[in-house]
Amino acid sequence: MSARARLFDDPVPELPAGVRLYRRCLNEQEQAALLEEVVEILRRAPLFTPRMPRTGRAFSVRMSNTGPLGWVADREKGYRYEPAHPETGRPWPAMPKMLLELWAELAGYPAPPEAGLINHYAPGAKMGLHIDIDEEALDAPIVSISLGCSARFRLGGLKRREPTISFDLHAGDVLILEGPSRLRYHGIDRIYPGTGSLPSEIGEGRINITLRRVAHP
Ligand code: MD3
Ligand code: FE
Repeated sequence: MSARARLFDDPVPELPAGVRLYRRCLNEQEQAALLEEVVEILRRAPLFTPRMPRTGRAFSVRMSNTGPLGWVADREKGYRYEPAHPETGRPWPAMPKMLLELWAELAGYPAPPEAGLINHYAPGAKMGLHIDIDEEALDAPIVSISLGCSARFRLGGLKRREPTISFDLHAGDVLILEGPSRLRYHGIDRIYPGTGSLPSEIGEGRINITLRRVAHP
C-alpha cells in the first residue's frame, strides 16, 4: 500500500463512549483558511515554551492561545488559565469566528469556548500521558483540531496505569472528548515528519488547537 493510501486507510480502534472522531472534518480549503488565522494569532501572540511546575523542565511542544483565556505553565505558578500572554503581557488574540462556529456545531454546550490552546509540535516533539483538569467546567467537551503533519495519539483510561489505545490523527481531523471520556489520560507519542505542511511562518510539524470552556457559564 502506498504511503498516501495508508494515511487515509489507517485503522481506528473502537472508540469508548464520549469520544467522537470526525476524520477530515475540515477540507483542504478550510484547513488553509484556519492556518492563515493561526499565523495571524501567532504573529501577535508568539509560541512560548511551557515549563513543568517545580522542576522547570521545558515541554517539547510550544504553545499559544486564542480567546479570552489561555492555558499557561511555568515553574513558579504551575498550570493555569491567564487572560494575557506570559511574555508579551498582551491579551490573547480573539477567537476566530470559524472556531466559534465549529464549537457551536459540534460541542452541544450552551456557552462558547473561552480558550483555544494552540500546540505546535516540531519533528521530535511529543506530549506525555496526562489529563486535562485545569478547567472548572469539566461538564463541557474538549474539541481538538489537527493541522499539518499526522501524529500518533494515545488514549487511556481514568487512571494512568490503565490500558491505552492508539491511532493516528491527520490534518483536518476533529476529535471530541466529553462526558465519561473528558477525564481520560491521553498524549501524543510522536509526529510523522513530512506527512503534512504548515505555512512557512510556522515551520515544519503539526498544529493542534483545543477549544475549551474554562468557567461554568
Ligand atoms: C482526551 N493535546 O493540549 S488533543 C492538550 O494533539 C492535548 O496536541 C493533544 O492533549 C494534541 O492538552 C491531544 C486531543 C485531546 C484533547 C483533550 C483530551 C484528547 C483528550 C481530554 C481528554 C481525553
Ligand atoms: Fe490534553
